[in-house]
Amino acid sequence: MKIAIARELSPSLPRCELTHVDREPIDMNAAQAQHQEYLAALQRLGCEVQVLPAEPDLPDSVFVEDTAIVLDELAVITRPGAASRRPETATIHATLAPYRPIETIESPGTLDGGDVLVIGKDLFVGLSSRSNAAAITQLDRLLAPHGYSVTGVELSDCLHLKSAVSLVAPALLLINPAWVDPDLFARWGQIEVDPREPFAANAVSVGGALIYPLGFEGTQARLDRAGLEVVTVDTTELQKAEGGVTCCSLIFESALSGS
Ligand code: CIR
Repeated sequence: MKIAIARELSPSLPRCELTHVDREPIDMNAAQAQHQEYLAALQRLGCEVQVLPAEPDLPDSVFVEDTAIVLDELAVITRPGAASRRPETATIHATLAPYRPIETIESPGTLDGGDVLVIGKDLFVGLSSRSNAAAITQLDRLLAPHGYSVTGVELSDCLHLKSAVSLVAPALLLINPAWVDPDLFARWGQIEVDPREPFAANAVSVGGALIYPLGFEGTQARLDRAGLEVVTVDTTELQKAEGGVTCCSLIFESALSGS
């Protein structure tokens, strides 16, 4: 079965980290409703959704993707690049332990899960303001025995690698070529975002469909033309916290049910 780990929004979300966007007031009621809509979409697409309780003192804790990389063989607990986010990992470690052997990224490594794009046995890691070369070295050491290759990727103008490129089908990427070099991914098919929609490259592929943010009509038309099934969710309030759709869940297969 497919498990999706998520976490309730923190009431302190308005104090979230921001890097590339200006702070705007977040309507917490609307943000809650949007998050519920996202969780419902995960459920409709076949996930057993396990929602952790809110962490009142950890503003960005809804963005669980940044705290772990879950592969078939093991899970790696990250060491988030923003110091304010490091305490988020303790509960994720405990939550994932029944499902996978656990490894951890250690200082001086810093890594946000949003920087890790997994395509089969190839991992690409954004060298962002959050993730560094020391973490890539550690990931390589942990994952090479399981047959993975780990490659660092330069980025421009965005928070995480998966703001610039995400997997929309087993060998097909959605990419903003202004933020990451598409030649690095020449082995896979690519759909480019509509150039008027630079923030449109982040999609969650689950259950044969895509969870995709409402409002990127130009790019969505390209996804439709490629024959992809798209389920849109309104994430405008979460976008004010610089969150995309991948960042609110950790999705993986397991024979164990969480319930
Ligand atoms: C942060 O800056 O860490 C949060 N405000 C947003 C994190 C979004 N994470 C993601 O896209 N993987």
